[in-house]
Amino acid sequence: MTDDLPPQQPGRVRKAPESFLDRSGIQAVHREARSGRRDFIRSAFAAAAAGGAAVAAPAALAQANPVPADGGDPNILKLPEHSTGLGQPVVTDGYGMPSKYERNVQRRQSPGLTQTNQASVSFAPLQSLFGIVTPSGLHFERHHQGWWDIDPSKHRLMLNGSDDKMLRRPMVFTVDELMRLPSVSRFHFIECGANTGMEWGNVAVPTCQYTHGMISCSEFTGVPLKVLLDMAGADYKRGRFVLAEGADGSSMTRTIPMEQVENGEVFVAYGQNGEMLRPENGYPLRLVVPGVQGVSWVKYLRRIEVGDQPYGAKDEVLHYVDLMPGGLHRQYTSIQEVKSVVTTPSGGQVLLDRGYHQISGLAWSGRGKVRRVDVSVDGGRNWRQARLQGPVMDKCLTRFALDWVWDGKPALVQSRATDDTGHVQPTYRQLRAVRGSRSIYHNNAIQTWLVQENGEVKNVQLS
Ligand SMILES: Nc1nc2c(c(=O)[nH]1)N[C@H]1C(S)=C(S)[C@@H](COP(=O)(O)O)O[C@H]1N2
Ligand SMILES: [Mo]
Repeated sequence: MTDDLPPQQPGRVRKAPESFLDRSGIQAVHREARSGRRDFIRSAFAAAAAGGAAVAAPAALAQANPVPADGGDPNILKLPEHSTGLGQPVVTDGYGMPSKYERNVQRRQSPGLTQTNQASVSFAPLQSLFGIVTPSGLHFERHHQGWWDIDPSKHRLMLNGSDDKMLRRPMVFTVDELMRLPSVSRFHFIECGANTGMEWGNVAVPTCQYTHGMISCSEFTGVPLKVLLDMAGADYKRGRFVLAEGADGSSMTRTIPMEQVENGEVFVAYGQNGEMLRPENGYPLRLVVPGVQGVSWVKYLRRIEVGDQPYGAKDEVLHYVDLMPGGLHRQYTSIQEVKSVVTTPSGGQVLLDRGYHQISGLAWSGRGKVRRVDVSVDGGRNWRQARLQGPVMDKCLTRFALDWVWDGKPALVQSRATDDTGHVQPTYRQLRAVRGSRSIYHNNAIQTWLVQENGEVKNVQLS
């Protein structure tokens, strides 16, 4: 297709209905759900679809208000009010909002995934986003004990050592003081280690919002932790680890190896996409640990301790461990390995036309840059190399695309990313051979979307 003329009429795609599952719909699903957890989530979605809980907003579904075949389009011939009247004044909103026609693009909670809404997760609507940056209001959320809007004038960051000699000058910073220090701004993805975790055993959720939406990507701004530790006189010989601690009730504490601090990568962020962090994402301070699972990106950051060994905190020994096939648990597997997902076409969408469709998706690696992405439309028998849309940045989302002409026959759409260390994203068969199928964390398997003859796209797994 790449060598041919550009398409005259690209095929239409109907959006995934889950984009339109409203709060009451989710609650209805929640009420209906009963049995075991994985099944429970699957049946919850089925119930949502069957029971009419999937509220289809007519405005959004009628996205392709078609041009009449016989000519005389009233949208051209009749001048609309906005072409003849006076528009709204400046500063109608001191802080602007998306168009009302886009209000169904929302982060969503998975029906029945968690017992309480404070220790829960919301997923970013990947199927509705372009490029690589996640709008801050759509950033996924993971809170262990609810979120807070903390008064920055009262927030402090303390640096201390595990003993008197680890840090020569224990220090306390205000947010203002931190913001006057030399800063960096960098684009990075943050992915929860549990992203795609519901899919370990089998297909569980219908759309890419729920299979892969615990990832987001922002431009973060802040001060390298190395700058602060240098000021405080850290002993880098003995102090080979730091402990990061959050100020919320979850007592979130995580060990970070000093190498990641010394190379300048880890920073204390106050900025996100050009403005201050959002409260849901850790305002006023959060740790940015590029390439590492989200749990180490401690929000509401209030303390950094320098020590000589890993801390074995609760979120390192009880949670965030990988259950291996032999029954052993693997600890401290922090890096988010190379991974990708096709966001169009993806589960829940409907291809309304044969012919040209752009396959588009996101790829990333916690080890560096994405080197290439291959796309298959026949379940992995044949692969074509996708275009990488620049910029391609370190430990950052990369957008890929491929031209495709859909012949109306069933297609199994997959993407397979390779990073610049040579790691290749595994198939489920390859991943399960090493990891088994009862794990929660670090599922980076190749995702398969089945495009059926009727155009409906479904989440499937190939054995
Ligand atoms: N203080 C604090 N930090 C936290 C958490 C938390 O609950 N409290 N959740 C962690 C987890 S598990 C993840 S995946 C990320 C989620 O970040 P986000 O809510 O900005 O998407 O924050 C991490 N940092
Ligand atoms: Mo997480």
